[in-house]
Amino acid sequence: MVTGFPLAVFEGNAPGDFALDFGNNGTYEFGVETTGNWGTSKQGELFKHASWSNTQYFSVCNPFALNGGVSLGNVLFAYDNLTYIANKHYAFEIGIPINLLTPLWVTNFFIPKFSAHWTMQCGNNCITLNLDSVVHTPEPSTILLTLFGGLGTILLRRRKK
Ligand SMILES: [Ca+2]
Repeated sequence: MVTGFPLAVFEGNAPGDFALDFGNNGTYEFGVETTGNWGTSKQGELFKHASWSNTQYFSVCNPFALNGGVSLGNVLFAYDNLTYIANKHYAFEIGIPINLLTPLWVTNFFIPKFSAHWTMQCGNNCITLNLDSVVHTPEPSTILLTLFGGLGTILLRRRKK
């Protein structure tokens, strides 16, 4: 995600955390801490059962920052304020293993409907990426490879006996 806001207090406003809303129903079940500025939270820490602080001025951009949740540990988190600083753009990259998002995201073959959201403390601007659910049907070649892989494993086991 590329924002126009740095990962630091800027003009009196703190940067927000990343919020994930499964089902796009306004409840953000998961969050990733960007700064580690509440409790013992650390930058890049993923939380489920997330609770949130709202923006200071613009409720249309809620939520703003994590203020509670159950830690699932740190996930891949990268931030770049050097490459894009000339244009005042800041790039965030977050990688979350699907298994940490169960039961809301269970398999590679079905991407659930969800949104990823970010804003800053004032809520003057926000970015929300809305994704519809996607069903992936395995290609026949993938199924065959899986079958042959399984057969190979069985044959190897028989040879070892
Ligand atoms: Ca939700």
